[in-house]
Amino acid sequence: MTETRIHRADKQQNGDAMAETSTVDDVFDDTYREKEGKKPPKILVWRNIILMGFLHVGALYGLALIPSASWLTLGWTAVCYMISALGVTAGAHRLWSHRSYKASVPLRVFLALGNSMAFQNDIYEWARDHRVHHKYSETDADPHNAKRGFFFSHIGWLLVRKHPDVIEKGQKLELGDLKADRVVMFQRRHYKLSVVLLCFLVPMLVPWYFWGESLGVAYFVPGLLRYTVVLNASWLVNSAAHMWGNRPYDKTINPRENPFVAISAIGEGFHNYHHTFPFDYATSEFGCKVNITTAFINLMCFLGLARDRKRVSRDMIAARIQRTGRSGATNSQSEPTR
Ligand code: ST9
Ligand code: ZN
Ligand code: ZN
Repeated sequence: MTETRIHRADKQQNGDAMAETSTVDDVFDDTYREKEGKKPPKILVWRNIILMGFLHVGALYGLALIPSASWLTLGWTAVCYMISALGVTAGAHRLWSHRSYKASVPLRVFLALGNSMAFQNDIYEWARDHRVHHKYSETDADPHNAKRGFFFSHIGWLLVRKHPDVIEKGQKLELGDLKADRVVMFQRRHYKLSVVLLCFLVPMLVPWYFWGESLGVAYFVPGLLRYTVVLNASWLVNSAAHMWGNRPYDKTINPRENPFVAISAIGEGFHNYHHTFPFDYATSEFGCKVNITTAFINLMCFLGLARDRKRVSRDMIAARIQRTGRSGATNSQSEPTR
């Protein structure tokens, strides 16, 4: 009962803060109850299992090829990593899933291109699944429900059919803002072509054409290896950051502050904060945090390409810590209630 009240109060606070700009269907819904009885069977999707297997073997081969790659190719790999990561973090996540700031058309186009380079489903599907993840976090209606274990929340959820509740609840989400965004819908219409071009051909052809890198190294290092590392860095937010780390803001939920994930996912590992305040564009508190995505959004605002960053006030954070948090609470120190 106490927990219910806490979440209702928070929903109200989050709602108030969002009302000024837009409303997003990403706030935890404590009224949802998992259906009783036997769970539906796991249906393996062999096409995905085989493709993900080949991808990871290819990435290992790319790792072995690193000593043969030129410095320029390694630098280009880092550039591709950053562009694809920003397409997910600043794009699909903070802009399109949570609407935590506003972006001009040129910036939205850049982020959509980066998002296709990351090849993690199109923006519309990514944001829909992510909203349902926040709203029904760690229940049957969460696509990567971390209660089903590390493997499932990391990659397993992409290898089986979804739980029917994910689809049922997802269909009820308010997604009008995504449908009204022409950049999002354009990317969705041309998704396959954009992935072939941006995730595979551009990363491979640039080093080959401009500095004579071999096609093999160019395909396996900035192509497959970079893609696989970005995927795993993103999946770690769903797996590791739902399992290991502190919960200073809300000890009743599983998402945690995980500094390792924060670095590899360019600022997305402060997951206890993020699930507590999903509308905050910085996804972490004030102060010195390693948060490249926040620095990028700040730079875009400085250049006039973004605006209206939503932020949680220090008072609201302090009140929330007082109510639901406990500084330093870790996995072994307290049991989550959901
Ligand atoms: C990938 C995604 O990797 C990664 C996401 C990471 C998220 C991280 C989040 C963490 C926070 C942010 C941090 C970012 C950090 C980034 C760091 C960067 C360094 N609601 O899907 P189907 C409908 S993708 C409503 O086939 P199945 C759907 O519309 C990797 N409806 O379900 C469809 O209807 P219709 C590459 C929904 O058959 C029908 O249901 N891609 C919803 O169960 C069937 O849909 C892959 O590996 C919903 N939520 O199959 C492929 N969901 O027919 C991945 C579905 O009318 N996907 N529907 O159109 C698949 O192959 C399949 O989806 C499946 C499930 C096999 C997983
Ligand atoms: Zn999460
Ligand atoms: Zn989120």
